[in-house]
Amino acid sequence: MNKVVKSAGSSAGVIIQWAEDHKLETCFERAEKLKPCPIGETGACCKVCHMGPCRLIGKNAEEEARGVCGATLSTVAARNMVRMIAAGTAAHSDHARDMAYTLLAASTGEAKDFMIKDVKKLYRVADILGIEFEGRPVNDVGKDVANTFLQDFGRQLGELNYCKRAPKKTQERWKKYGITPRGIDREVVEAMHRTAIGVDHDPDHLLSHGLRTALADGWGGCMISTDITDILFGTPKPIKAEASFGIFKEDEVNLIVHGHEPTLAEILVDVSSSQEMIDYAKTKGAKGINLGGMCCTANEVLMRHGIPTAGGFTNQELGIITGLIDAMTVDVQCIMPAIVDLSKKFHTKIITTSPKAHITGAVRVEYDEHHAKDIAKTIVKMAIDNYPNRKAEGSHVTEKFPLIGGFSHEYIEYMQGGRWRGSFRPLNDAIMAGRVRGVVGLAGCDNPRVPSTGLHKYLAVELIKNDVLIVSTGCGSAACGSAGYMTPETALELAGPGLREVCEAIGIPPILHLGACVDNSRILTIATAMAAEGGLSDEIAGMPAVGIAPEWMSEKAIAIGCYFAASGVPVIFGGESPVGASSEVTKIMTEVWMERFMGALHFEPDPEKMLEMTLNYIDAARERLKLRKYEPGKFGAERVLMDMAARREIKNAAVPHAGVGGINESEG
Ligand code: NFS
Repeated sequence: MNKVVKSAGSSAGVIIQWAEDHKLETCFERAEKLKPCPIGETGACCKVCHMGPCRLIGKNAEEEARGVCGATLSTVAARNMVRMIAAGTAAHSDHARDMAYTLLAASTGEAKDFMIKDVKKLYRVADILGIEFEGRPVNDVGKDVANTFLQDFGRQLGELNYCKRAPKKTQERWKKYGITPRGIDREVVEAMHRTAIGVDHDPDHLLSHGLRTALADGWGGCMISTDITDILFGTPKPIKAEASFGIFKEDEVNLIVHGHEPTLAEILVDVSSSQEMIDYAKTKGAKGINLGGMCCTANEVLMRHGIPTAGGFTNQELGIITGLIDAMTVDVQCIMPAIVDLSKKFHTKIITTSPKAHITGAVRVEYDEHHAKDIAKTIVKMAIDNYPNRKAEGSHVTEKFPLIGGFSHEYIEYMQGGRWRGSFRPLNDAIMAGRVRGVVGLAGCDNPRVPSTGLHKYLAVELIKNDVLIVSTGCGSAACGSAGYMTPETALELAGPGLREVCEAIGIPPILHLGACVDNSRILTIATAMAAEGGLSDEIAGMPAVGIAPEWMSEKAIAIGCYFAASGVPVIFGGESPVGASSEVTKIMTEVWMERFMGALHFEPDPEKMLEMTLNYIDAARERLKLRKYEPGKFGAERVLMDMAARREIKNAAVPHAGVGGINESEG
């Protein structure tokens, strides 16, 4: 009997046990067998040239150890860190580039299966970019927006278009320390250059460029990706969905979209619900077609269509082990190659779709935006044809939880006052009065090296208990959703008195699902709006806000952590520090960054300490801002939050005007 708790998800635990009983290997078992190399884990291994790999270890390694070229431990650790940032930035941003090309192809009519769905968002973005939109054909504006974004990738000088979206003071800090990003590709290439053998050796100088690269991710790749996805597929608004393994249906074809890109998945939503396909599924004995998701592709279609999610990163193998998945499409990022071999033990077809990502042994149906619908039909048919091959075995679990997703920053603004008076005033007021102690972005992966999803769950519960509003993304959202924490009822059961009141007044969960990992950019936008609203800090720095990625594993998470730090948010990651071998680098990323940007990146494996650090940061920010001292259940005076009746009153009083797409009037 297995005694080690490998996942904090109850149904995940059941499936892991079933897998062990049936001698099926998963990441949980591999993580147990394969201990991390203690030298590489802390950043002390250099392999940027072939005189090494050099391991900078020993009692006085910081002072004495040198690579063959003479590189110090701090240089090596900083270089390793910068390379992680570059890889993470490349991943998000290459995804964003594809989104920009899809917008372009949709606007020129070349990608006939795509169109601009959210014209209002397109106009808002055009406005920020300084593109004329009034009176022009929508597709012309779309083309200009796409081309303007594409310039952000190859720009050599100047700065990214979206830098100007940040609060003035935040921009000034970037300028002062020379970290304003120029072009996305340029920063990534320069990061790779500077970290090559024999180039940049000053840890602080290296890490500053790391921050510039990370900013190119946050205010570039991620933000571009979020905005184009909204333009093409609609800006999310609250929507019901379900999470965990119980979303798979015994009597329907289960087709799962896994990965990160929303484009093909969007078309699959349409095609899988078409009568033609449903009828075809019935000819194979299925009652219908059940589309579900995993990781961030799941988040994308959950946010816009309420497609259910089977969870985050560590659930992908477990999903297959249920024996219920007839086909799983995988595009890019966070796909474990292990799922292909595992799928062969069942009937599941793993279908790779991205021109960038093949897996040996998988079925291949290459995605091309010019023929999206035909490709989607091929995939749905494959899943249907595979349904009769489903065998009885597998660890079937039925547990699933309802959740509310779809909290775009636009909706969060809208919910605080309606269409005509949407603002961040009520949230700022609630923070000022101490009803809401602060805000935490709970993000990042789930990880088999800890009881997977357990750290997310622990922190989520403790933070809302402490009146901290949570905005979550990526697998952080999947973890909270699969635990049943993303419903308004959670606030009543678990939140502290102040947060509970706020959630009840607006009718929201205490944990707001903001979307995929690229949608961490929504947090930047929210923080910027809060700064503009007044009453708290006039820049992102100094807000009672903290970012946490308790179970991170991906380089993308590192890029995100760094762009939050550079934008002025203290960030706490779980696990061992990947720069832990160097106290100098650790100091730069905490104390020096704090001094310059009022942001930091800490690594702290103990969840209780993470919680304590978070609350300390929030309380210190409150004190600096001279806000009322937080005391549970005791609040200062504040404006009354808009409830439904108040909003309806405003709506009735206002003269209705014809809106253009975007957020509709339903309260979700
Ligand atoms: Ni973010 Fe989303 Fe999940 Fe981690 Fe991977 S799916 S992009 S990297 S594992 S949160």
